[in-house]
Amino acid sequence: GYEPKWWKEAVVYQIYPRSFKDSNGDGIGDLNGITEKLDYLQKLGVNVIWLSPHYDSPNADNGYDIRDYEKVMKEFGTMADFDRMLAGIKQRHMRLIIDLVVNHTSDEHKWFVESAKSKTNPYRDYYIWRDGKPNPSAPNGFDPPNNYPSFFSGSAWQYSAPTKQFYLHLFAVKQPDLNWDNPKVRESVYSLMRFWLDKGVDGFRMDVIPLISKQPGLPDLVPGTDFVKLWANGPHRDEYLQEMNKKALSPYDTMTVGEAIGITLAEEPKIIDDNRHELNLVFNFDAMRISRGDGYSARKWTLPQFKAIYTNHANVLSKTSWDTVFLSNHDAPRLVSTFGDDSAEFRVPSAKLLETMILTLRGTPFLYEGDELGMTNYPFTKLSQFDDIEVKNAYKAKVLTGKMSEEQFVAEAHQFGRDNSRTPMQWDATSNGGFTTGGKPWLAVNPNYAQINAASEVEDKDSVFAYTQQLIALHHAHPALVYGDYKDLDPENDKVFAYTRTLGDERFLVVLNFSGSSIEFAWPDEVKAARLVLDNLPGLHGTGKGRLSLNPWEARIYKY
Ligand code: ISL
Ligand code: CA
Repeated sequence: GYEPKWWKEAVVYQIYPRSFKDSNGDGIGDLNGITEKLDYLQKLGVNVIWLSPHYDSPNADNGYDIRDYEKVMKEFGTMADFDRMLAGIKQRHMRLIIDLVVNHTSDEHKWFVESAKSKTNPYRDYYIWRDGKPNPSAPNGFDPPNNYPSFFSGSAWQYSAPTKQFYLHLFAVKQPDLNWDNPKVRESVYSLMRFWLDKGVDGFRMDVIPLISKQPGLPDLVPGTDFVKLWANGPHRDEYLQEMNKKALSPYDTMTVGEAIGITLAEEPKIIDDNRHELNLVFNFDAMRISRGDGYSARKWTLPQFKAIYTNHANVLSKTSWDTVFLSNHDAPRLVSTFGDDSAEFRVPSAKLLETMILTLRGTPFLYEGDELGMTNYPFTKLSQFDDIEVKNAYKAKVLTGKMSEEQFVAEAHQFGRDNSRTPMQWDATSNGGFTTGGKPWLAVNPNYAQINAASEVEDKDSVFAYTQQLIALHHAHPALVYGDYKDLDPENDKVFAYTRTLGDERFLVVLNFSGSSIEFAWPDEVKAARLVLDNLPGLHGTGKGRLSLNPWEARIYKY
């Protein structure tokens, strides 16, 4: 069996603080806002909170560009507010993991400010500096040192006048990459980790952590290489993670989850196998990204392909590694708009179906704020409605260069842009969805807040919230839903996802109709005596002889 661990049994809820709850009317969510809503989270039943970055930052990328790791972002409050929030979390027997963004810092971090000053500055080697290639017709007389692209469009190199060299930034210009090959950088990171662990945080979600070890010599990318894979597999990645585990994490009882961009499923055990002493968990994006092609383009996918991902996970991850289950976060569009059907007719049942899946598959489930209400994508119609640096830079690179029409770009960003999930939480039917008492939230609230909001859902026993609450309680109550084996009963079925979770003589059967039409599903023989535990469309079901009649987007959980 599996070694029991609290982080295997947890139900995690991600908070994007900027969008969660504004307590002082400046239009920006804050830590006191989170503290106000801890009772709400406790009522929902989640028991671990992942907090997106709360540190001092100039917000080029909403806090993923950190200026001071040991200070709270002033818009979010003070260290005293943080301590109060953490105490409130502990009081309610919940835990907190915070975002560790250490592949890069802000260019306003004191390390970088020093580093940029001169080639002999003691902090010079905290970052990655290289000479450019002389080119008299280039803007500064130099081309970038190599052909690396940035995730946020353009070159990954920025020229810096004082020393006439370039620095590497795999993300925005204001996010210079740290040089992890410098032992002083690593010690500085371990020290800031201890700072927060000593305060009592329970672990970290680690931003783009596989990118910390760079390719020796930084040679040009060969055209056609999958650069994310290459960057994620630097030669010292595991050595540095093992060192971090030993020096920073091992004295504490932590949960660590790495954002494993560029890591294939087959390679995951290198990072998460218990015997490797690196991280506990990683996010694998195969399922979440199945509907997406390059940039913001869509990709066709089928249910059998989607189901195969989970079967592969069950096969590859051994007894000594543990999975995560999620389909949404602050970088992805809304859950129900992407994997369900957010039309008036099917929004509620399909949102409930997706929550059913996330809370009954094998692995630690991660919910993103607002999923429990069935919040949807924002009806974007023009560029000026977006705030995200990724969208703005992609617009410059694609539309301003004539590669794509503005209309098509906005349509694609509407479907996949990160701001879809960053619109403020919809707390009630008052103006701005009750997110702020001030006039203007930093990003517009989805106009559907009058219909979709927490206040009405908490009161309504048929709401997505109430259903999610029941599912979370079920997940906590039954070890089979945590540790049970997983089996897909009908991998080829292109409308129904049906699987069992089995531990000893406890067995659950989950049947999900991933379609907008009614269908019949043949009972597996042994299930005849099963008891219906939860149904997202109660009272509507027909159970014929050896067949289940499923309504559109119906989800059922049986126990036998
Ligand atoms: O979101 C993406 C595409 O829409 C990804 O490319 C994303 O940038 C990538 O998964 C890394 O994400 C993380 O690091 C970024 C930050 O902007 C994201 O919010 C964060 O989750 C840089 O710190
Ligand atoms: Ca505020």
